[in-house]
Amino acid sequence: MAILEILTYPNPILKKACAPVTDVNDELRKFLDDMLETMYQNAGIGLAAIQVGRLIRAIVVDIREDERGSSESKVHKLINPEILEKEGSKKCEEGCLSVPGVREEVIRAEKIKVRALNENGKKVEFIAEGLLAICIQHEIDHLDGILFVDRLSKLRRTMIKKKLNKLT
Ligand code: GNR
Ligand code: NI
Repeated sequence: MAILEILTYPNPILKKACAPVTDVNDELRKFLDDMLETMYQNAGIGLAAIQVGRLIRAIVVDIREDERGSSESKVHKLINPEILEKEGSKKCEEGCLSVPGVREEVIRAEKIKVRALNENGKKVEFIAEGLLAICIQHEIDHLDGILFVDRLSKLRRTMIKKKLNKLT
């Protein structure tokens, strides 16, 4: 296991689109475990491969707590994830390990139907709601080179990018 380095804004790699995974093998499974360890180490609830510099369509998610406060831990390792259906919309305060220090409200679908491959290369489909749905949408955005700050109003986005650029 290894802790990986997380790329942060304004690293241009974070804007790139990621390529589909073509082979689910031991090397990928080990990488997904390293991603999970890196996510836990940084107290995150999700992580996309691109955030540690690998431009492939793979994400890990563990929201650990649902809205009712139950602390059941469910790890999702999703390869080539796709959103098949979206329903409703919901505003939720988001943060991102690649944009440290910023928390902003983003509007996303409330309920989604997801298709992906699991770590054994088997096709899975499931419905996600609540924080899990928000997090999966956030992670899939990363795979398309999109950060949550890109989903804010133009005014808000400009303000935040100014603030971040001052720090760098
Ligand atoms: O740790 C994270 N928390 C979070 C909170 C609300 C919405 C999305 C997220 S994902 C984020 C980790 C991260 O940057 N994943 O890409
Ligand atoms: Ni993020």
